[in-house]
Amino acid sequence: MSQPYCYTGCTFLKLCIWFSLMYLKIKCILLTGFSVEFPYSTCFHFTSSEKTWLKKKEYIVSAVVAGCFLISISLGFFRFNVNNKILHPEIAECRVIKTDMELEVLRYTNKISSEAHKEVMKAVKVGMKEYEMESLFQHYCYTRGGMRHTSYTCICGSGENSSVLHYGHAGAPNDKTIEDGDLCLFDMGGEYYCYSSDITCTFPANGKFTADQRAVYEAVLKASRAVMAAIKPGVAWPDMHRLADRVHLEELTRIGILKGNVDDMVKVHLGAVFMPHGLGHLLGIDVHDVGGYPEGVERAEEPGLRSLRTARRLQPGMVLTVEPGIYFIQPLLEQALHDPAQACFFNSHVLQRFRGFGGVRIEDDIVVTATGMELLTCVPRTVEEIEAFMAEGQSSAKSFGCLSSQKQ
Ligand SMILES: [Mn+2]
Repeated sequence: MSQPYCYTGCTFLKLCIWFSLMYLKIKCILLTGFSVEFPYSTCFHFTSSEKTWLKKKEYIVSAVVAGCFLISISLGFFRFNVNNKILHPEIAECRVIKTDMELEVLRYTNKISSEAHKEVMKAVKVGMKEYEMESLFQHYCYTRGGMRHTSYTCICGSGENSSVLHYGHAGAPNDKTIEDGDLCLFDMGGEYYCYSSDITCTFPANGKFTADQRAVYEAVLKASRAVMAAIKPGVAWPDMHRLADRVHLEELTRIGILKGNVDDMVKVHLGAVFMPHGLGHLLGIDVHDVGGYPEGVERAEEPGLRSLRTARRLQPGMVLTVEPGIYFIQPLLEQALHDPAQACFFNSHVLQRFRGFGGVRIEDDIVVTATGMELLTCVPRTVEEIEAFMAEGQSSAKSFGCLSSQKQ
């Protein structure tokens, strides 16, 4: 039988290959406990006498290497002292302050996710299921942005579900039918190469805010914009949370749900009854990114503030969410009404109108700059913008048109 090349000339090469395979085989035995038989003859055209010779050598080499390994273990050669802690703060800090290239990716995730939210706002109709909106969002992110994953499970709460902060999980999988008069609170963000976005839009399912929905929405928007105007390097994040709380309390008093002095309300932490979560969090490779509490930064004990995922002072290059919200959560309202220190501020008959209202959250992603901040999210935000945008979406009677518009 003819051979493809001369054995004598290739003996050295074959031995090199054999040594490499032996190395892999020993690695395999050490790691998995299983041996691998290499098909020497078929792959490398070893003759049967070469095979026998190699087999003998293989046993000898295996025995020598295994012996060396056991000896080195017993001598403590592999007992390296691994310190899992020493670099943790440095790595976390690298993640907190974004590079220009990271910011480019975060701008991209926000741009696509903002567009996806807008497609959902145009497509929503009374009678649809919440999960249809989740599906549309994901479809847009993937088909238009190449974003296969979302940063977290989509929260598509309508009606009273909009007051459930982490709605949408397996136990409550966005499966309610969207009804006329419902507010939709859709908290969804696409992810690109692990970089997150985290955006919440709240809007009326039928495209038109009621007077009460408008009042609560505008209270939250006012808090959001007050915080954005105050953001700059050096500002302490808990102070931004306090600022949002104060605006909420002032506006709830103006609406008539609360009565009395806002400073006194702040003293009894009334803001946390309506916004029981933190104002916002660091965002990046994880949606709730690391580095929120480095050494020397302590978590506050007060209601609301204790939910903050960071209490740091802002620095240029930090990326955060700004997500104030006002929710009418039955157990929290009951608790407040049973606490004389808080109950005295409520107008019960006005509050009654808001039972079952759900909630409003407005969530944007921002970068702290040298002088202030850059807003990454771009969706309709004022009541007028939302109503005009939704009317446009409904009048064009366009179904989810990502594929047709892609042809343009
Ligand atoms: Mn968030």
